[in-house]
Amino acid sequence: MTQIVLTISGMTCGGCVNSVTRVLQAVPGVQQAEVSLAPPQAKIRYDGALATPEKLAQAVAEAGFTVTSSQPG
Ligand SMILES: [Cu+2]
Repeated sequence: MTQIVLTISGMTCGGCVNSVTRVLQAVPGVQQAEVSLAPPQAKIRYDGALATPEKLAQAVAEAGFTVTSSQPG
């Protein structure tokens, strides 16, 4: 498993957190996604053979939010 922390801009409430959590968990290979508002980030554990940081960021973008940075979790 690979872990990554994505910093996300645009989340303003618990509904946003739920949306981001849902879209990340829907990406094939994602085992766990822990999203928080403060700090605004997502900690994701995923199978690197199935998911990539780019796919994760794309899922966040399709939900209406922006990944501003990423770092190994
Ligand atoms: Cu919201």
